[in-house]
Amino acid sequence: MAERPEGSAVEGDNRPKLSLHVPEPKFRPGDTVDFSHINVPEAGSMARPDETCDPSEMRDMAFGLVRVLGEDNQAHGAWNPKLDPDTLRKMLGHMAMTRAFDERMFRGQRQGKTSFYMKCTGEEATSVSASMALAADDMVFPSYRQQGILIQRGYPMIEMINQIYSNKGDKLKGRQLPIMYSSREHSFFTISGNLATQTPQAVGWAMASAMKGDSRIAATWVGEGSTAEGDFHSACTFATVYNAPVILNIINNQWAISSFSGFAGAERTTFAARALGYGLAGLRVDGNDALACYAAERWAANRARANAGPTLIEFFTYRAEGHSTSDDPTGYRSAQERTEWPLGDPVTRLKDHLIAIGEWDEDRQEKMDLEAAEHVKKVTKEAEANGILGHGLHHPFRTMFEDVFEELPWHLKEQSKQAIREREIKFPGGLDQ
Ligand SMILES: Cc1ncc(C[n+]2csc(CCOP(=O)(O)OP(=O)(O)O)c2C)c(N)n1
Ligand SMILES: [Mg+2]
Repeated sequence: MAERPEGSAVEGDNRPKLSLHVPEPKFRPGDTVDFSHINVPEAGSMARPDETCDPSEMRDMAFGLVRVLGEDNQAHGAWNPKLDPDTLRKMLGHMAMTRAFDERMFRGQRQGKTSFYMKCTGEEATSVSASMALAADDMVFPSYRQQGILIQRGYPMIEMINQIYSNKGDKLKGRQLPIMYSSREHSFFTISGNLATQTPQAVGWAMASAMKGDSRIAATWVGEGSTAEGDFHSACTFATVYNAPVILNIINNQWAISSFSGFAGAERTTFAARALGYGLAGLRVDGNDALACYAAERWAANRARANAGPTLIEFFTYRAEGHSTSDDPTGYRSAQERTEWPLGDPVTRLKDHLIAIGEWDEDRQEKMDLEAAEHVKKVTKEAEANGILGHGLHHPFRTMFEDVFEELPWHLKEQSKQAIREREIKFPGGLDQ
């Protein structure tokens, strides 16, 4: 043992050995799941503070759960957004369409039409309802599980499928991983596979919007696992320092591929509580309650628009299916989690609410689901005419080097020549493919 400097206060021999805590999820495959430790407050029990209030008045909200839809399928409390039945049916329709889209694209991947897909099953409200609460030209910086935003904003579905198939109709020319959409016309920022990069970008965009004296706000979506990235914390700092007109949505679906939320800090506190350290307004919301999702996002949007500051929202939800088509969750979590999950299914809960208020019935729901599935099927067929994975109908190989630089730099010219030479050897005469 190295000698201690003289006068050292602690002698050392009796000191306990240090150890680390390595988080472990409560349930693994085959385990019986018991979610009784999850506190589910009564719908309508949470107060709704003024949209311009000081974040310090909201401390408790970071640990509670904003809920509107009760066990009785009625809307309760101050957060009830009081939407008219037509709007509620529209919301349900977008959620049903998102689910139908996911089903068919997942199947398409299994049939070899694309290399990759990611579903958002169980999380539809966190994108559809939140998006409905924003203005159509507010700028969104989503992650890869917010296809519901594009569906809600009326982005042509064929463009989504062309991108997923990387075919000749793909506006992104096969340069992005399937599902990493981009649409300037729909104020939908290009999705990046590098987790959390969208968060400082959203804050920066919001700051620019304010500097220009514009009225559009920004909103970003990030997974709970990704909040462990440094980018997220820089985003929070900039947002709070400059009072940026931005909404930071954290989708806590409790899993980051096979890593449970504990690795991002969930054993210690809530994700909404991150807001407190930054002096941000923070809300924790039942992410499977479409009305609560809408109400919280609208509250934050009104706050940002009134120059009253940014908001961090944690949507507490559950990733009902695998992370992506490349994942098999049966290897790391108990199958019972999905069935035991106490916040239910967002589509079913909204449907049951509409039925409870006498504005819907099971027959109409069945018809809606069927029509959604038929619509997706029809558009899929149209997109398939532009090509599917590996059938040669993608953008020509040579275009890979185009569009980035106005003038191609010398080293890329060399790389391009070499790539084309190799391609000619491998596929004689196939240069335009
Ligand atoms: C910077 C970075 N690190 C790691 C990955 C690999 N990766 C892709 S998705 C993912 C899990 C993200 O989980 P979460 O943020 O909770 O979002 P969710 O998939 O649950 O929606 C990981 C680790 C990545 N794409 N980028
Ligand atoms: Mg997650």
